[in-house]
Amino acid sequence: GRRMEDHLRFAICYWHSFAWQGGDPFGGQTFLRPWFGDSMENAKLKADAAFEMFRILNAPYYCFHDADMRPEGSSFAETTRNLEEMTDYFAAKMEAGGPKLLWGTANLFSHRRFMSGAATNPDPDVFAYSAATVKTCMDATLRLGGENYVLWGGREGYETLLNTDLTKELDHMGRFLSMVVDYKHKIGFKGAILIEPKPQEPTKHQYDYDVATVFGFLQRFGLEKEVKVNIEQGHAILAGHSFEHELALAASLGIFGSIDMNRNDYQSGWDTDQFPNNVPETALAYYEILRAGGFTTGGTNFDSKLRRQSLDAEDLILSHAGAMDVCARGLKAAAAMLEDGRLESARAARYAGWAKPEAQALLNSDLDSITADVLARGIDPQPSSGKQEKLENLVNRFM
Ligand code: 3MF
Ligand code: MG
Ligand code: MG
Repeated sequence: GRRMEDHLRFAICYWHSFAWQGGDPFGGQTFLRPWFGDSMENAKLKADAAFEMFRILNAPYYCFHDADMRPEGSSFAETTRNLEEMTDYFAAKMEAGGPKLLWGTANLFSHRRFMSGAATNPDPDVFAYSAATVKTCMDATLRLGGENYVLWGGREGYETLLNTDLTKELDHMGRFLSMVVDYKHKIGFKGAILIEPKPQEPTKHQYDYDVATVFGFLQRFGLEKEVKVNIEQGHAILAGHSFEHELALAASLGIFGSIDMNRNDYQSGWDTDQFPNNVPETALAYYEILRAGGFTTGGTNFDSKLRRQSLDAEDLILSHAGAMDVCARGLKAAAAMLEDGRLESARAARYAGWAKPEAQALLNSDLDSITADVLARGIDPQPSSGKQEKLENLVNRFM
């Protein structure tokens, strides 16, 4: 009964679109925008441009880091005041008909104080500063009606194990996350807390490596019912997975939340983060999302950026329009695949043997009894000779 666009829930990310200056690890700023430069005046100019673009694209959602939308102050108190003033500024624009906030997040990786991590920093003052920063950012997200709150462990990892106390750092990260969850309940934030896994970059090894690693971490701290994941296409590829693998695993573990959509391939690295441009790939991703019941609080955030040579700001609008088109076509293909039913019935047919009561009894048995049963029945399983349909060829017909 949901309309097609209810399954997409597009969000525009503030950081790549309005704060990123075109830098990469080999060269700095290439973009010139009138709002670059840390001041309240520029922060407001940037917000005016952003909300104008949201309006042109009729975007239903946006996402931000605190550091993208407020200037850094000369003290924590001043930075917090800047954040609050910009939160009011955003709130007024949202009331005037702007998009809703899919999620907010704190940038705990750009400032030099975070060079050795935030929650996992060896310096307890950085742990404290990070915790206080997340508190203020959760307050801002709540005030703006944010539907989720994201934590990407930007520099929660290590460069060399030789100087790293891995046990201590993981313990600190677990305590940090527990405090975030407690604070969510304290302030009555109804949205989901989402961890965004990434295996490396900027650190050599990031603790939130992939969905499986994050799930193990959540279980260890008893948070697997409290925290879900925001899965990014490029991060899945970087971890040696496919995007749909990460989506299917998260759904299976009951922690699927939201997606960061971009397009990275075997040449990925250093957040190339192209806008999605491959319909069959997005179709396979949305197929997993639809099978999982679609988004509940999450959505499709374009964590995508222009090429640094793309100096014309109009490209931002065209890129987002193109990306929305690619995702919409992928979603339509995914919906058609599901509706057609042949893939799901092929899947069910493979497991048909498990529907029998004796097969179910196996799962409640033990190795001795099973061995006795195998001997008694004299079973000698052989691969079935049934014709296998080439499922990938079938999938192509829906694109
Ligand atoms: C890095 C990312 C991040 C996260 C962001 C919010 C800068 O590769 O994907 O973008 O998406 O921090 O989670
Ligand atoms: Mg991301
Ligand atoms: Mg990324």
